[in-house]
Amino acid sequence: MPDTSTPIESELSRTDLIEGLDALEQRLLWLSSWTIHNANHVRPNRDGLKVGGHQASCASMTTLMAALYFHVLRPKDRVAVKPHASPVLHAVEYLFGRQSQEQLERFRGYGGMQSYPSRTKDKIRVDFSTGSVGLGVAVTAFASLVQDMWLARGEMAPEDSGRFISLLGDAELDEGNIYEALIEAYKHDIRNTWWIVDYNRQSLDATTSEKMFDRFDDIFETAGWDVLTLKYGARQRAAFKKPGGARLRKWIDDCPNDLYAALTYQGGEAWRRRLTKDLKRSPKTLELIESYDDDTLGNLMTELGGHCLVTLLEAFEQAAASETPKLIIAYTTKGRRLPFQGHKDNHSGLMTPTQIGELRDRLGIDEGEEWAPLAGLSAKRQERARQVMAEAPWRAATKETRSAPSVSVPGLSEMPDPGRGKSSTQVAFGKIMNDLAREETDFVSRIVTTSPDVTVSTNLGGFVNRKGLFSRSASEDVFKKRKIASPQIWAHSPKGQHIELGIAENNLFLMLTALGLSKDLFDQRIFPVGTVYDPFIARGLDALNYACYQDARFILAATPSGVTLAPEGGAHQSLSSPLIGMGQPGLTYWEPAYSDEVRVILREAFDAVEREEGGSSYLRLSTRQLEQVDRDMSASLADDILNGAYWAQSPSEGASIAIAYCGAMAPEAREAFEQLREDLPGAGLLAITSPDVLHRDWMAASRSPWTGEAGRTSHIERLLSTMPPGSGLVTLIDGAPSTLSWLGSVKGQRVRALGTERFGQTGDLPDTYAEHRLDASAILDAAASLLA
Ligand SMILES: Cc1ncc(C[n+]2csc(CCOP(=O)(O)OP(=O)(O)O)c2C)c(N)n1
Ligand SMILES: [Mg+2]
Repeated sequence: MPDTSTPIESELSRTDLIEGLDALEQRLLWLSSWTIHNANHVRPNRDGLKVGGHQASCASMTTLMAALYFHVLRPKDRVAVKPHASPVLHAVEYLFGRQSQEQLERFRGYGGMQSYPSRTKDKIRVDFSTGSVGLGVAVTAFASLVQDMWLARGEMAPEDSGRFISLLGDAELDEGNIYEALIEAYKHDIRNTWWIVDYNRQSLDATTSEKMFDRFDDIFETAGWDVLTLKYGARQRAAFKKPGGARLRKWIDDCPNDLYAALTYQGGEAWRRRLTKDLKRSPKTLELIESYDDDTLGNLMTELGGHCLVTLLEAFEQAAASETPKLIIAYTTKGRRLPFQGHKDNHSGLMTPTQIGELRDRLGIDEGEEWAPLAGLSAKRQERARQVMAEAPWRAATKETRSAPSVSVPGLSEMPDPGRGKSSTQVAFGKIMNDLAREETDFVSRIVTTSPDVTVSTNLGGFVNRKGLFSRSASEDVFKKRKIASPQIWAHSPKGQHIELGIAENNLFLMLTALGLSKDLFDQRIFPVGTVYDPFIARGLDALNYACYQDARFILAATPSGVTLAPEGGAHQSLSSPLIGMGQPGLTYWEPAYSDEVRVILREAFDAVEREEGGSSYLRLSTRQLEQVDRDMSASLADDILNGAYWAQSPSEGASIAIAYCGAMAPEAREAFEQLREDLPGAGLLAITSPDVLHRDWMAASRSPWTGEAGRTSHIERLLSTMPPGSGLVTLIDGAPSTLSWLGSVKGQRVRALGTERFGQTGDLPDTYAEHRLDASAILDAAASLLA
């Protein structure tokens, strides 16, 4: 069991601890405000564009983050910080001495600290990138599941495990992916996850509706979470105990969000007027209100739970006492103590130079001392702040460089051979995975597969039969136990290597993100393999982008694809996925035609997961059975496959035409080619295994004169240079024709690009290919038009 039970220790008295945290909180408020101000108002602006930053979003989280980072968090904990609080996170690291002033000064500038926490670009430790709201929340649940895998395998000592914490904005809770993750988290019995909501009741556009906030408790509790609501700060709770206090509390409870926010903005006097009017029949409450001056009243009304260190520390202690996942709703004020606090338009609000000057004076900071870490604190508060930092476990949370030795990925000769019988790329993929599962190597033990309810139909079933599904508690396949015939064994165990997901593609990509970050998070490489139907990549596209943005490493096998799935339905035909594959940085798109190509590419994809400069791979596969080419896999053919293309039939010198095909269109290309060759014996047939690799290589070569790689020639230039400019190329793919139409620009050949531009009509292959002009006769027509 992970070590969550240790109480949060402190050598300091509670009062001193709180005094120190309060001082540090004040520093976070200032430094985050000043970092943003500096970028917008002090640093020279060369292009006239708004730099931006979110002072109000930072101010609502500083108390929360002070309590967490300066007291509660341990280095093994992993945190996703809401995007707009990035300046607070950097300020924390600055105070710990791990972030430089120079980086703060370059906030949102080239090479400076990023707008939103970024694993790959920021110089400080960032556990999870954030930016696209909702994703950073959900990924923490999946990461806790990955930690549970390592714990269950006995590869991680409980004392090395941590908690997975997301600090999120309240409006993030509108993102549907959070609930998809919640469902999945419940099914997988996840634990040690805290989602802490900065409930400032404001989104980007305006004040958020209070309607849902009674319901979140139900939703999360239904899913097995403990919900801690921190509505009132300690001072408010004390006031409620005074005569007339209960009525004040009721007034607050009944007050709609927008009115509360407006009064917060208007301040003490406005509070007094409104309360006096509404509570005129409650003399004791009026008396209580009268006992405060305007400033004290204004402060009291905004000292909500999320701004009260006493309340927060108690809540975190409670949260740490069990491993049950926690939703902590911390009521806050957006922009608290800033001139636009509570204003519905404050999301991107920036203090003016006058206003920041006033804040500086109010915090006792001398002009010119803006970057001094502990400026504005009395000597005693400085001392307390130092004491608190000295005992904060997080002070040891350095940006770790991982030490695990690299895992050796099998060479091509050791990769299982899917054979030469008639087969589809999907079947070849399944066979290789199945054969890998027979092996007991370190490499194979690190393969973890996952799929959103399409494990069986994407041919992962063989792997899962052998390696089992992961669950912290073992369970047998009831059908097997009862001797009911089934090719699938659906047995769970703590050693299982497959994580079965419900049908939610966002979850697939977030699971792949978490698995793909295992080496960074847990110092243990995983080779994640996810399968999905190709059209549904689009469903999880932002999560896929999110995975790539933070350099998570994985393999995605998407199948079936294109119109070639024919009778399986027009709705599922995928056209634009090749363009997604080409357009997504960090992901290499492959589309093999034959089993031996799948073998070469899958090996490369595993290798790319491990390689320092590697990345993730997307294999666009098909269910179409093709006769295999009778050939041995020479080293040069394997190289060409990995370089993106090879001549299946080389054109003769000066040839006037070639057909360039990709993936499952191989038979049509070959049929047309055989006919073409009768009249034009020099024609060529180009097999393309990765339009993406070809294109990237060509782009790199094109810019090489200016990037210090002068003389670089791309693979596709070499291949096409045997054909003269002006000769013809018919390109063919079961997908968007623009995937390959650019080939004409490489050497000045003329292109007729065949592909699919519509979708939706079911049919068998002959009808479907005829409909989309992908058949041999369409290819010959295109060739004829080029030759004419
Ligand atoms: C997926 C996505 N959609 C839209 C945005 C633009 N956006 C950034 S912050 C924000 C509102 C966030 O409000 P909340 O989560 O309550 O944060 P806070 O009030 O703390 O700033 C929006 C719509 C985004 N970053 N990501
Ligand atoms: Mg908000």
